[in-house]
Amino acid sequence: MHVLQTLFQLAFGSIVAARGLQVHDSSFVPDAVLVITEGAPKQPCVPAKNILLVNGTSPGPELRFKEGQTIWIRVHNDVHNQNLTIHWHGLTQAAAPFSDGTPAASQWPIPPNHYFDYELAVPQGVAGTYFYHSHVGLQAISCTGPLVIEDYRHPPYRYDDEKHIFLTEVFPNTEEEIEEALLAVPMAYEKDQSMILINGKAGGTDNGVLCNESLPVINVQRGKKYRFRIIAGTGLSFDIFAIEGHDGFDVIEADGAYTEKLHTSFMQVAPGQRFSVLFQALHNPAKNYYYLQLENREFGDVTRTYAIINYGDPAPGLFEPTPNPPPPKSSITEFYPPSTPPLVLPPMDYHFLEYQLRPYRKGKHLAKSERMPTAKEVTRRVNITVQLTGPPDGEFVYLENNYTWNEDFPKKPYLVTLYENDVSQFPSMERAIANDGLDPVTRTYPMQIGEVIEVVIQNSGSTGGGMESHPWHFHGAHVFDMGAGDGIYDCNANEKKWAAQKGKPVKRDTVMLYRYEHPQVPTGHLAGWRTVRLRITEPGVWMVHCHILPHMIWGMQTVFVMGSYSDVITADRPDVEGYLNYGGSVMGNATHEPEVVSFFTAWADNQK
Ligand SMILES: *[C@@H]1O[C@H](CO)[C@@H](O)[C@H](O)[C@H]1NC(C)=O
Ligand SMILES: *[C@@H]1O[C@H](CO)[C@@H](O)[C@H](O)[C@H]1NC(C)=O
Ligand SMILES: *[C@@H]1O[C@H](CO)[C@@H](O)[C@H](O)[C@H]1NC(C)=O
Ligand SMILES: *[C@@H]1O[C@H](CO)[C@@H](O)[C@H](O)[C@H]1NC(C)=O
Ligand SMILES: *[C@@H]1O[C@H](CO)[C@@H](O)[C@H](O)[C@H]1NC(C)=O
Ligand SMILES: *[C@@H]1O[C@H](CO)[C@@H](O)[C@H](O)[C@H]1NC(C)=O
Ligand SMILES: [Cu+2]
Repeated sequence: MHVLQTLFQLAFGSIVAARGLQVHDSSFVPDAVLVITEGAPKQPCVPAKNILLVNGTSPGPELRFKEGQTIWIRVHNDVHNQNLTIHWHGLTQAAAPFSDGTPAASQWPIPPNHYFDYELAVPQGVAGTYFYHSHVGLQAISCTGPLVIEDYRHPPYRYDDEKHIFLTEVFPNTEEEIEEALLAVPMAYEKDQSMILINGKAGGTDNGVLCNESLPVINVQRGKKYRFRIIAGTGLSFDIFAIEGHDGFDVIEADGAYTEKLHTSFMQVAPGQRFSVLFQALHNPAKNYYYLQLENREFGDVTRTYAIINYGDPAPGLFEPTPNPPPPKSSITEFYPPSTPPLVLPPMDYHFLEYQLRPYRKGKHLAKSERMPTAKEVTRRVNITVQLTGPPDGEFVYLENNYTWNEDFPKKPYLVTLYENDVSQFPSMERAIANDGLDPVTRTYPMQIGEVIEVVIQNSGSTGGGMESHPWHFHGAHVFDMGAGDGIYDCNANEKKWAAQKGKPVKRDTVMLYRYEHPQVPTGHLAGWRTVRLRITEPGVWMVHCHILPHMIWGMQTVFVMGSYSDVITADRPDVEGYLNYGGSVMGNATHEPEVVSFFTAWADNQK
């Protein structure tokens, strides 16, 4: 496809030129609009304080599109003193790398009182469950919402209706206060989430202390089958949940790809992961409602959250359709946390769904793109060893192969420099090969189209002797999840393990690097790995990072640059004015006419 694309471009000029120039001023009508503001709404279980909102709520509204389309979304930054970007978590964005929403990697952040038009490339085959969130600092705590890509025809599984289980967290402090404390020397943030919200609401207990607030409600009807779209829009907690009186769930989707059906009695989700599960509502429920009980694991105190699976009269909820006509307020039932937890949830499961999922197959055969590259096909292995330095008393910095990365490191976003024909910012393959895959100058991992790369992420003991678990999120094309284990990765042993399992590697975008049973290990000691394989097919600048927001702040982020310089710059380009300029966005806001900064003139000049 890449070769064809290049030929096409040689023959017809750039794709942008071919599809015609579009002026993104006030006359342009995007497919959807999101307006980000700051406000201090009442949130469950914490004092009201400034948070970012999407269209006035957190989480924001659902976005829903059909696969096989190109969609434009206009994002207004109406926050007066903060930059932001929006990332479309899980979408590969192969056709529009400039719209991936990563500050310093794919774009300048959107400055206050500006908007940016994002192009979402949603090819067929990506139907599934996603979410959107800001990628700046800790903004994703509240600046987030669900994104559903519907099947072009029918989903491969039958169900009557679908429901969201969208998880976010609330903290006692503002995002700025948390960030400042995380970066203080010595590190000064020892708190965890006060509550984990389900569809924006929650009540329950935090470290045993009751927060008696009205619970979120998921309305169901007896006998019906539901697709629950579980979205961990969280930034810290590993969450486990189950529903009393019901037989568990059948997993049918992981991170935007259908899987063969797999039964589980409980769900465990890490920040950034999504699953769809089928849920069978009872034919003859013994009560009007049942509790969904959710608890965090591993880090911090136990936060226990409840939601209601409601068989009674439908109650309102953030993602629940409003009954027509709406019932009188007095007749709406409010639900509160139970006096004792109805369930005993299991401890953190370091083997949850591991080596068990299988990619969904239409007929007998898997498409080639869905087939895991074999060990023989791998052309290069990249080891990434992660280590937290700083504890006990220093500045906390996460290193990947001895280098850290955060959004302040590049002076200009990599993709902007490439579109500006600034070759000096392009990572060197030679430097990378000499340094276990990492180019130390740009702090990126360059990869060439056609390579088949095995990436081994290896956990290691911090300078304080501690170790943590990390959900690694891959932007760009999804990766084949080759599994994980304690100790040090052994390729042959892992191949044998797969051969003896029912499961087959599935494509994921968020996979766990666990600490297993080692909260403490000697400094630098390797304990715990995760391996993924990638066929390098999509040119672009793709971030790879832990989805625990404090770990990102401490530098657990890096960038994979895929393709040669010419591959990257001939990949689809922005047709958004001002992309290359400060802010990368059209000057203007909801109340002021845009002042058009022509990107095309600048770009065309660069081609001469
Ligand atoms: C968000 O708010 C804007 C402005 O009010 C509105 O035009 C847009 O449709 C809303 N977006 C969604 C997804 O509801
Ligand atoms: C729009 O931008 C103008 C000029 O930068 C600013 O004065 C105004 O407050 C902004 N309006 C909103 C709603 O953000
Ligand atoms: C916004 O981003 C620009 C460009 O990266 C930076 O110079 C500026 O300081 C940022 N502003 C804020 C308020 O963070
Ligand atoms: C929680 O609040 C509800 C509504 O005010 C009340 O009915 C219930 O008794 C309270 N529960 C506890 C344990 O205080
Ligand atoms: C990666 O790590 C493994 C296990 O520690 C080691 O055997 C291998 O040589 C390393 N590979 C590279 C390319 O550094
Ligand atoms: C990181 O630095 C340490 C100490 O300088 C060295 O021993 C180690 O080999 C380096 N690790 C990598 C992956 O380069
Ligand atoms: Cu992490």
